[in-house]
Amino acid sequence: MKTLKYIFAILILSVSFVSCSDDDENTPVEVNPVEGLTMIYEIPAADHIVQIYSEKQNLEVGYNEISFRIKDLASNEYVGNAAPTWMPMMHMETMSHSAPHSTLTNSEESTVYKGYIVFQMASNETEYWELTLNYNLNGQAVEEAVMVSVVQPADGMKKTQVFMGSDETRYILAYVNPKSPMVAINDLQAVLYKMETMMNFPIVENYKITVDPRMPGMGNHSSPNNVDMTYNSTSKMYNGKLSLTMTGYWKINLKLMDQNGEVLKGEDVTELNPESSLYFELEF
Ligand SMILES: [Cu+2]
Repeated sequence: MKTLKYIFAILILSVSFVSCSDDDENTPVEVNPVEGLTMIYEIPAADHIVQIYSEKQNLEVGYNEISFRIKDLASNEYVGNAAPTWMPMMHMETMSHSAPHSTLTNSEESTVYKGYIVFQMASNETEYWELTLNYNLNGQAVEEAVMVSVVQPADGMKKTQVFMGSDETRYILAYVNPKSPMVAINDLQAVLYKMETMMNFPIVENYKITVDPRMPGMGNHSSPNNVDMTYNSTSKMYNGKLSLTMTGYWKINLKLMDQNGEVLKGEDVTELNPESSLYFELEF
């Protein structure tokens, strides 16, 4: 019996080896590295072009995944060794400030630099966002900046909270997932930052965010099997579970607690208190 299992294992191994080399040699897959993304900005420069992509049609208040590519016009190739950094800045009437943002990585696709920015507010006629990119091109350090428009989310749902905690610290909490909520137990994900200065937004680690989804239109009923969000050091985000038992409008009531269990923002939902002051909204 043991020998049989052993032979079977070898068989499976060799089959997978065969199919592997088959893939490599005979079916080179042409993948569009920006498939499904919208090019929202193009910055023309003398000898290259920068293309900025988003999953959405616009940059929105909240969490935005952003990708960009640099096309060298001399070689007509997208550049994979640009080592870029970026800095979002909002120029308001009386002051300027940045926004929480990740570093950029091209680990998935060598010519696509990817990261995310959490815009705290929308731009308007007199106050605008500017995105500055710094990178290397043919041995030169290059800086390009583009004015970007940031709008309120198209669905009108509140998914970003900027607030003062009971510890007198200003926080930014933004919804990340699920992007397409389902009648199911969804993987819930959010990012949490501290606003240290106008320019500095460190990630807040090891806090806890309780999750209590309710349907205000239906007697404020809840749902079973939600899991509070806790910090994941790999993704640097807060992960939990969001149980949605039907389609419609949901208010996800939240409570932010520090390492000592001290409540920094939000309240329990009770008979007398139908909602928390800290929440996300979604409708599907
Ligand atoms: Cu602003």
